Amino acid sequence: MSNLETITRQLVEALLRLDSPGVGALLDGLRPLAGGGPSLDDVVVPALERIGRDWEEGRVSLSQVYMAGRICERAVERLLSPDRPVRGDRPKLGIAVLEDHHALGKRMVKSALRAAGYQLQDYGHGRRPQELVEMALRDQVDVLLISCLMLASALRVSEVVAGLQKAGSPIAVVVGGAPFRLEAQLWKEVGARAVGRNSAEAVAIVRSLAEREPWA
Ligand code: B12
Repeated sequence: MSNLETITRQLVEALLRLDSPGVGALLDGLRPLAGGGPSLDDVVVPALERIGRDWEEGRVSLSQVYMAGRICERAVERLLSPDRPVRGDRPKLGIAVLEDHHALGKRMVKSALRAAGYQLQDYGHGRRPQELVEMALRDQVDVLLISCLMLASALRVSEVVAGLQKAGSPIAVVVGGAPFRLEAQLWKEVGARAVGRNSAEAVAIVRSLAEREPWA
Protein backbone atom coordinates (compact mmCIF):
# COMPACT_ATOMS: atom_id res chain seq x y z
CA MET A 1 0.00 0.00 0.00
CA SER A 2 1.45 3.42 -0.96
CA ASN A 3 2.15 6.14 1.57
CA LEU A 4 -0.71 8.20 0.15
CA GLU A 5 -3.20 5.34 0.47
CA THR A 6 -2.07 4.67 4.04
CA ILE A 7 -2.56 8.31 5.09
CA THR A 8 -5.92 8.45 3.28
CA ARG A 9 -7.13 5.29 5.04
CA GLN A 10 -5.95 6.60 8.43
CA LEU A 11 -7.71 9.91 7.72
CA VAL A 12 -10.99 8.15 6.88
CA GLU A 13 -10.77 6.15 10.13
CA ALA A 14 -9.98 9.26 12.22
CA LEU A 15 -12.84 11.20 10.57
CA LEU A 16 -15.36 8.43 11.23
CA ARG A 17 -14.20 8.27 14.89
CA LEU A 18 -14.73 12.07 15.01
CA ASP A 19 -11.12 12.30 16.22
CA SER A 20 -10.32 15.97 15.45
CA PRO A 21 -6.85 15.98 17.07
CA GLY A 22 -5.98 12.79 15.15
CA VAL A 23 -7.12 14.41 11.87
CA GLY A 24 -5.07 17.53 12.67
CA ALA A 25 -1.97 15.45 13.38
CA LEU A 26 -2.33 13.51 10.10
CA LEU A 27 -2.81 16.65 8.00
CA ASP A 28 -0.03 18.60 9.74
CA GLY A 29 2.65 16.72 7.84
CA LEU A 30 1.20 17.49 4.38
CA ARG A 31 2.02 20.23 1.91
CA PRO A 32 -0.75 22.81 1.45
CA LEU A 33 -0.68 22.66 -2.36
CA ALA A 34 -0.94 19.74 -4.80
CA GLY A 35 2.09 18.51 -6.77
CA GLY A 36 5.44 16.99 -5.72
CA GLY A 37 4.60 14.84 -2.68
CA PRO A 38 1.46 14.25 -0.64
CA SER A 39 -0.56 17.45 -0.29
CA LEU A 40 -3.81 18.36 1.44
CA ASP A 41 -5.65 17.99 -1.91
CA ASP A 42 -4.16 14.53 -2.47
CA VAL A 43 -5.46 13.21 0.84
CA VAL A 44 -8.55 15.21 1.88
CA VAL A 45 -10.37 14.83 -1.45
CA PRO A 46 -10.08 11.00 -1.74
CA ALA A 47 -10.83 10.54 1.99
CA LEU A 48 -14.06 12.53 1.77
CA GLU A 49 -14.94 10.83 -1.52
CA ARG A 50 -14.55 7.45 0.17
CA ILE A 51 -16.83 8.58 3.00
CA GLY A 52 -19.33 9.88 0.40
CA ARG A 53 -19.31 6.48 -1.33
CA ASP A 54 -19.76 4.69 2.01
CA TRP A 55 -22.77 6.92 2.68
CA GLU A 56 -24.22 6.15 -0.77
CA GLU A 57 -23.85 2.43 -0.03
CA GLY A 58 -25.43 2.75 3.43
CA ARG A 59 -22.27 2.07 5.48
CA VAL A 60 -22.11 5.51 7.13
CA SER A 61 -24.81 8.03 8.06
CA LEU A 62 -25.30 11.53 6.62
CA SER A 63 -24.41 12.97 10.04
CA GLN A 64 -21.02 11.23 9.81
CA VAL A 65 -20.52 12.77 6.36
CA TYR A 66 -21.48 16.14 7.80
CA MET A 67 -19.09 15.84 10.75
CA ALA A 68 -16.27 14.59 8.50
CA GLY A 69 -16.73 17.68 6.30
CA ARG A 70 -16.76 20.01 9.31
CA ILE A 71 -13.65 18.46 10.90
CA CYS A 72 -11.78 18.73 7.57
CA GLU A 73 -12.88 22.33 7.12
CA ARG A 74 -11.46 23.28 10.51
CA ALA A 75 -8.23 21.32 10.06
CA VAL A 76 -7.67 22.62 6.50
CA GLU A 77 -8.40 26.22 7.48
CA ARG A 78 -5.53 26.10 9.96
CA LEU A 79 -3.09 24.72 7.38
CA LEU A 80 -3.84 26.73 4.26
CA SER A 81 -1.02 28.78 2.76
CA PRO A 82 -0.66 32.41 3.77
CA ASP A 83 -1.66 35.03 1.19
CA ARG A 84 1.14 36.45 -0.96
CA PRO A 85 1.44 40.14 -1.84
CA VAL A 86 -1.02 40.92 -4.64
CA ARG A 87 0.46 40.85 -8.18
CA GLY A 88 -1.62 43.72 -9.59
CA ASP A 89 -5.30 44.25 -10.32
CA ARG A 90 -5.54 41.98 -13.40
CA PRO A 91 -6.72 39.36 -13.93
CA LYS A 92 -9.78 40.02 -11.82
CA LEU A 93 -11.11 36.76 -10.43
CA GLY A 94 -14.46 35.72 -9.00
CA ILE A 95 -15.22 32.39 -7.34
CA ALA A 96 -18.44 30.71 -6.20
CA VAL A 97 -20.17 27.42 -5.54
CA LEU A 98 -23.09 27.20 -7.95
CA GLU A 99 -26.38 26.00 -6.45
CA ASP A 100 -25.00 23.58 -3.87
CA HIS A 101 -23.49 24.13 -0.45
CA HIS A 102 -20.30 22.05 -0.55
CA ALA A 103 -17.86 24.85 0.20
CA LEU A 104 -14.59 23.14 1.20
CA GLY A 105 -13.22 22.76 -2.35
CA LYS A 106 -13.85 26.43 -3.11
CA ARG A 107 -12.06 27.34 0.14
CA MET A 108 -8.99 25.36 -0.93
CA VAL A 109 -8.95 26.75 -4.49
CA LYS A 110 -9.38 30.30 -3.20
CA SER A 111 -6.51 29.88 -0.76
CA ALA A 112 -4.19 28.48 -3.45
CA LEU A 113 -4.92 31.43 -5.74
CA ARG A 114 -4.36 33.94 -2.97
CA ALA A 115 -1.13 32.20 -2.02
CA ALA A 116 -0.09 32.65 -5.68
CA GLY A 117 -0.74 36.40 -5.37
CA TYR A 118 -4.17 36.69 -7.03
CA GLN A 119 -7.03 38.70 -5.56
CA LEU A 120 -10.51 37.19 -5.72
CA GLN A 121 -14.08 38.21 -5.16
CA ASP A 122 -15.72 35.41 -3.21
CA TYR A 123 -19.37 35.14 -4.21
CA GLY A 124 -20.10 32.45 -1.63
CA HIS A 125 -22.10 29.28 -2.14
CA GLY A 126 -25.63 28.30 -3.08
CA ARG A 127 -25.65 30.91 -5.87
CA ARG A 128 -28.20 30.82 -8.70
CA PRO A 129 -26.87 31.07 -12.29
CA GLN A 130 -28.47 34.47 -12.93
CA GLU A 131 -27.14 35.88 -9.64
CA LEU A 132 -23.64 34.80 -10.56
CA VAL A 133 -23.90 36.34 -14.04
CA GLU A 134 -25.00 39.65 -12.52
CA MET A 135 -22.21 39.68 -9.92
CA ALA A 136 -19.49 38.80 -12.44
CA LEU A 137 -20.70 41.47 -14.89
CA ARG A 138 -21.00 44.07 -12.13
CA ASP A 139 -17.40 43.46 -11.00
CA GLN A 140 -16.13 42.99 -14.58
CA VAL A 141 -14.11 39.93 -13.61
CA ASP A 142 -11.83 38.37 -16.21
CA VAL A 143 -12.21 34.81 -14.92
CA LEU A 144 -15.17 33.29 -13.09
CA LEU A 145 -14.23 30.13 -11.19
CA ILE A 146 -17.20 27.88 -10.46
CA SER A 147 -17.16 24.96 -8.06
CA CYS A 148 -19.91 22.31 -8.20
CA LEU A 149 -20.15 19.09 -6.21
CA MET A 150 -23.52 17.90 -7.43
CA LEU A 151 -24.31 16.87 -10.99
CA ALA A 152 -27.50 18.97 -11.03
CA SER A 153 -25.44 22.07 -10.17
CA ALA A 154 -22.73 21.27 -12.71
CA LEU A 155 -25.33 21.08 -15.49
CA ARG A 156 -26.47 24.60 -14.64
CA VAL A 157 -23.05 26.07 -15.49
CA SER A 158 -24.40 26.23 -19.06
CA GLU A 159 -26.92 28.84 -17.85
CA VAL A 160 -24.10 31.00 -16.49
CA VAL A 161 -22.18 30.69 -19.77
CA ALA A 162 -25.31 31.53 -21.79
CA GLY A 163 -26.06 34.54 -19.54
CA LEU A 164 -22.55 35.92 -20.00
CA GLN A 165 -22.65 35.32 -23.77
CA LYS A 166 -26.02 37.06 -24.02
CA ALA A 167 -24.49 40.11 -22.32
CA GLY A 168 -21.62 40.00 -24.86
CA SER A 169 -19.13 39.37 -22.05
CA PRO A 170 -15.70 37.77 -22.66
CA ILE A 171 -15.47 36.44 -19.05
CA ALA A 172 -13.73 33.02 -19.04
CA VAL A 173 -15.63 30.42 -17.02
CA VAL A 174 -13.41 27.82 -15.31
CA VAL A 175 -15.02 24.88 -13.52
CA GLY A 176 -14.05 22.19 -11.03
CA GLY A 177 -15.52 19.72 -8.54
CA ALA A 178 -16.54 16.07 -8.33
CA PRO A 179 -18.95 15.88 -11.33
CA PHE A 180 -16.25 17.24 -13.63
CA ARG A 181 -13.73 14.71 -12.35
CA LEU A 182 -16.20 11.88 -12.88
CA GLU A 183 -17.24 12.89 -16.42
CA ALA A 184 -14.23 14.03 -18.38
CA GLN A 185 -16.13 15.88 -21.14
CA LEU A 186 -18.73 17.58 -18.94
CA TRP A 187 -16.87 20.91 -18.80
CA LYS A 188 -17.04 21.17 -22.59
CA GLU A 189 -20.71 20.21 -22.64
CA VAL A 190 -21.59 23.06 -20.25
CA GLY A 191 -19.49 25.54 -22.27
CA ALA A 192 -16.69 26.20 -19.77
CA ARG A 193 -13.32 27.51 -21.00
CA ALA A 194 -11.31 25.13 -18.78
CA VAL A 195 -11.55 22.57 -15.98
CA GLY A 196 -9.23 21.88 -13.06
CA ARG A 197 -8.96 18.80 -10.84
CA ASN A 198 -7.40 20.47 -7.81
CA SER A 199 -6.23 23.78 -6.39
CA ALA A 200 -2.81 23.61 -8.07
CA GLU A 201 -4.52 23.19 -11.46
CA ALA A 202 -6.74 26.19 -10.69
CA VAL A 203 -3.60 28.32 -10.29
CA ALA A 204 -2.01 26.87 -13.46
CA ILE A 205 -5.17 27.60 -15.49
CA VAL A 206 -5.42 31.20 -14.30
CA ARG A 207 -1.73 31.68 -15.08
CA SER A 208 -2.04 30.29 -18.59
CA LEU A 209 -5.20 32.31 -19.31
CA ALA A 210 -3.41 35.45 -18.10
CA GLU A 211 -0.57 34.76 -20.57
CA ARG A 212 -2.93 34.33 -23.51
CA GLU A 213 -5.58 36.97 -22.86
CA PRO A 214 -5.19 40.70 -23.59
CA TRP A 215 -5.68 41.75 -19.96
CA ALA A 216 -3.77 44.85 -18.95
C1 B12 B 1 -18.65 16.59 2.81
C2 B12 B 1 -19.89 16.36 1.92
C3 B12 B 1 -21.08 16.95 2.32
C4 B12 B 1 -21.18 17.92 3.51
C5 B12 B 1 -20.74 19.33 3.00
C6 B12 B 1 -19.98 20.11 4.05
C7 B12 B 1 -19.40 21.43 3.49
N1 B12 B 1 -19.53 22.50 4.24
O1 B12 B 1 -18.85 21.51 2.40
C8 B12 B 1 -22.71 17.83 3.82
C9 B12 B 1 -22.96 16.72 4.82
C10 B12 B 1 -23.34 19.11 4.35
C11 B12 B 1 -23.28 17.36 2.47
C12 B12 B 1 -24.59 17.53 2.10
C13 B12 B 1 -25.16 17.00 0.96
N2 B12 B 1 -24.52 16.18 0.07
CO1 B12 B 1 -22.62 15.90 0.03
N3 B12 B 1 -20.85 15.29 -0.01
C14 B12 B 1 -19.80 15.56 0.74
C15 B12 B 1 -18.59 14.75 0.21
C16 B12 B 1 -18.48 13.48 1.04
C17 B12 B 1 -17.25 15.45 0.20
C18 B12 B 1 -17.19 16.83 -0.48
C19 B12 B 1 -15.91 17.55 -0.10
O2 B12 B 1 -15.89 18.42 0.75
N4 B12 B 1 -14.78 17.11 -0.69
C20 B12 B 1 -13.44 17.65 -0.37
C21 B12 B 1 -13.14 18.88 -1.26
C22 B12 B 1 -11.82 19.51 -0.86
O3 B12 B 1 -13.06 18.39 -2.58
P1 B12 B 1 -13.76 19.10 -3.82
O4 B12 B 1 -14.91 19.92 -3.39
O5 B12 B 1 -13.96 18.08 -4.87
O6 B12 B 1 -12.67 20.17 -4.31
C23 B12 B 1 -11.43 19.83 -4.90
C24 B12 B 1 -11.46 19.63 -6.43
O7 B12 B 1 -12.68 19.13 -6.91
C25 B12 B 1 -11.10 20.98 -6.99
N5 B12 B 1 -12.15 21.98 -7.19
C26 B12 B 1 -13.30 22.18 -6.51
N6 B12 B 1 -13.94 23.24 -6.99
C27 B12 B 1 -13.19 23.76 -7.97
C28 B12 B 1 -13.41 24.87 -8.81
C29 B12 B 1 -12.47 25.16 -9.79
C30 B12 B 1 -12.71 26.34 -10.69
C31 B12 B 1 -11.30 24.34 -9.94
C32 B12 B 1 -10.32 24.65 -11.02
C33 B12 B 1 -11.09 23.24 -9.11
C34 B12 B 1 -12.04 22.96 -8.13
O8 B12 B 1 -10.17 21.49 -6.04
C35 B12 B 1 -10.56 21.07 -4.70
C36 B12 B 1 -9.31 20.78 -3.90
O9 B12 B 1 -8.57 19.73 -4.50
C37 B12 B 1 -19.05 14.45 -1.26
C38 B12 B 1 -18.40 13.22 -1.91
C39 B12 B 1 -17.55 13.60 -3.15
N7 B12 B 1 -17.38 12.63 -4.03
O10 B12 B 1 -17.09 14.69 -3.33
C40 B12 B 1 -20.58 14.34 -1.07
C41 B12 B 1 -21.51 14.59 -2.27
C42 B12 B 1 -21.01 15.77 -3.11
N8 B12 B 1 -22.77 14.95 -1.61
C43 B12 B 1 -23.82 14.48 -2.21
C44 B12 B 1 -25.16 14.69 -1.79
C45 B12 B 1 -26.23 13.92 -2.56
C46 B12 B 1 -25.47 15.57 -0.73
C47 B12 B 1 -26.87 15.92 -0.21
C48 B12 B 1 -27.95 16.14 -1.27
C49 B12 B 1 -27.28 14.83 0.79
C50 B12 B 1 -28.69 14.97 1.35
N9 B12 B 1 -29.49 13.99 0.99
O11 B12 B 1 -29.02 15.91 2.01
C51 B12 B 1 -26.58 17.22 0.58
C52 B12 B 1 -26.73 18.45 -0.32
C53 B12 B 1 -26.25 19.74 0.28
C54 B12 B 1 -26.30 20.87 -0.73
N10 B12 B 1 -27.47 21.35 -1.10
O12 B12 B 1 -25.28 21.29 -1.20
C55 B12 B 1 -23.44 13.65 -3.43
C56 B12 B 1 -23.74 14.35 -4.77
C57 B12 B 1 -24.25 13.36 -5.80
C58 B12 B 1 -24.60 13.97 -7.12
N11 B12 B 1 -24.62 13.13 -8.12
O13 B12 B 1 -24.86 15.09 -7.32
C59 B12 B 1 -21.92 13.33 -3.14
C60 B12 B 1 -21.07 13.16 -4.41
C61 B12 B 1 -21.88 12.05 -2.27
C62 B12 B 1 -22.26 10.79 -3.02
N12 B12 B 1 -21.33 9.94 -3.32
O14 B12 B 1 -23.40 10.58 -3.34
N13 B12 B 1 -22.31 16.77 1.73
